[in-house]
Amino acid sequence: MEDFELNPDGGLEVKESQEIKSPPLYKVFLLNDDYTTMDFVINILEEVFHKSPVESAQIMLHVHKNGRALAGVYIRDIAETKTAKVQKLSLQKGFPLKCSMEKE
Ligand code: TYC
Repeated sequence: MEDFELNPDGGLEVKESQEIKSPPLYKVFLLNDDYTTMDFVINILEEVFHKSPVESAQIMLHVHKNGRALAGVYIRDIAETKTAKVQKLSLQKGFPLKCSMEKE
């Protein structure tokens, strides 16, 4: 972001840029496996990643066909929390569903 200040003879001068750094973002991917049910993956996408039912079904099918799909992009804390939630809910149901995180 650029800033301006007045110099001694009244002109405008561009101040050194004052960068506000945004935090690094992390992609969270859902990974395919042979045992987790399609319905459970759709539920996870709706409940944890706040996707619509239609988008959830599309993302689930993309994972099923291609091995993985992007579920969302977040700051590290949020990405870790979502990954842990997926792990916990999957374990509760006895599914091996996994997420992976990748720095953008
Ligand atoms: N491959 C699974 C099946 O045939 C469905 C599935 C989709 C599993 C997406 C995991 O992240 C996943 N039941």
